[in-house]
Amino acid sequence: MIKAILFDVDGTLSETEEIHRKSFNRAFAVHGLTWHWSQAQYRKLLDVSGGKERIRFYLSAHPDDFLLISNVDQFVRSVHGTKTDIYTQLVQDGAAELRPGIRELIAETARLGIRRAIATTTSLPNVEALLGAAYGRGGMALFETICAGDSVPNKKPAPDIYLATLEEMNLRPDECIAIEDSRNGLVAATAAGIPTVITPGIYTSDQRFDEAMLVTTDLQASLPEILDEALALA
Ligand code: XBP
Ligand code: MG
Repeated sequence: MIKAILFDVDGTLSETEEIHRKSFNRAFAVHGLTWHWSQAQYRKLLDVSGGKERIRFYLSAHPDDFLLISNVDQFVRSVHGTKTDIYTQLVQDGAAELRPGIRELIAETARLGIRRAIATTTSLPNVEALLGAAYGRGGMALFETICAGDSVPNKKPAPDIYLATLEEMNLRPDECIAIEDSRNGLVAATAAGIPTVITPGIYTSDQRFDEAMLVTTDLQASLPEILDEALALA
């Protein structure tokens, strides 16, 4: 039996990227920017992991705005901080719900004694808001380890966040399964040697997942297969 399941957050625990996109757009308005990320633009921008990195990438493609900003690092941190405040408030107010099958998978792993962790590019306050909204005060405690955002130097598709999670849990990659929604996440987990189940989301359904151990559009229906794999592996 495998010893742990490592969960991605955005697009996996919950379809949160539309809430992120709206939060980015509201933060731009708060900061007097004319920027507005459409769904089509955001689908492309999601290739860049990390909200701060995404803002910096977009800024670099808009040199006119770039010239107006005296301190780019401070600008990016300030806009992203506003965005995170907006996002966490929306999630605390109930904007996000767990994807079908996630609550059952977490409950089953607890019943079977399979350890759980989170390995995400998103900022830690976003994880706290989502798990608080979904489970109340005990939400964070459902996961033995939570590795998030800037805790590692290189974000997905680099393997850093998964390697840090394995180290914190003192586990080998073949003792785990990762649950992801995106190609960036699949590449990261695969580079760390972790077999990966993909449940594509609204922004990743057109991506390639050749390296995945399983791709399912219905995690709930695939629970028995995933748990059988979990019991058979390692
Ligand atoms: C998805 C990401 C994050 C979110 C935005 O993370 O790439 O950057 O889009 O969150 P994952 P931040 O799928 O690994 O959970 O603005 O806090 O980065
Ligand atoms: Mg994701």
